[in-house]
Amino acid sequence: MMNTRGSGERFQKTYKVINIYNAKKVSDNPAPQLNALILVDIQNDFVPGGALPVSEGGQIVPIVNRIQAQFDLVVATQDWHPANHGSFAANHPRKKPGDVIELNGLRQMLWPVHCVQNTAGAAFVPALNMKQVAEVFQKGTDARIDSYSGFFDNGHRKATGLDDFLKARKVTDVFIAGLATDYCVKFTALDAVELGFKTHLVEEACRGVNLKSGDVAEAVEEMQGAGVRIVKSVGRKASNR
Ligand code: VGL
Ligand code: ZN
Repeated sequence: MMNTRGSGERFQKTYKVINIYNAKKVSDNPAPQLNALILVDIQNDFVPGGALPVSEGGQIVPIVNRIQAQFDLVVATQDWHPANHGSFAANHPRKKPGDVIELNGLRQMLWPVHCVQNTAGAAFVPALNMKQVAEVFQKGTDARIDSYSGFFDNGHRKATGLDDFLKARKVTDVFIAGLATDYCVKFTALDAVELGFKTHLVEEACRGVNLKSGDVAEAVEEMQGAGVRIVKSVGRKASNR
């Protein structure tokens, strides 16, 4: 009896000490900043010569190759459509790219056939350094719904797994680069903010479609208004807290 109570008291004392120690530790050490670079859709079809070319799209490749080493983690998204995808004008009678339709309840811009699974157009640009890319997240795989964001489809119905991947690795800050500023880059950035990441747009490492002149500038303003920090370029350190 004595022995049991004795050890119980000792345990309680130790427990208190640990509690005080932990409280101090928590206040002294906030979660460390962990930076991830998200490379959005740097694929052959989105650079000049491809099916849905973004002007100057290829110019971002040397930039993203140079900055990758400064990040704790690098991931990539890949537009990856089945041939019968509902976002292709060719899959709708009498429709042409640029037309807008309703696709399963969502407003859908129609595009030329692009990034069809397992075609050269869907492959990453050959000059893009993929050695540091930890994981590729494919999107737009469901023919009935498009997916601009690297996190969710356009109806926010299904997740790609990118959010869980980043959170499991304790990522605090995401930096977004790639194509196209006014579509996939924008929606990836807006979702990142909503998901709680401190979100940065690496402006020099993005290019847009600019279907209508001013679309890219408008997209950058929209991102900024939502809380995305616009970083002109990334120097020696990604950290700018
Ligand atoms: C994209 C249009 C259609 C993009 C993808 O990567 O920005 N744009 N599919
Ligand atoms: Zn697409």
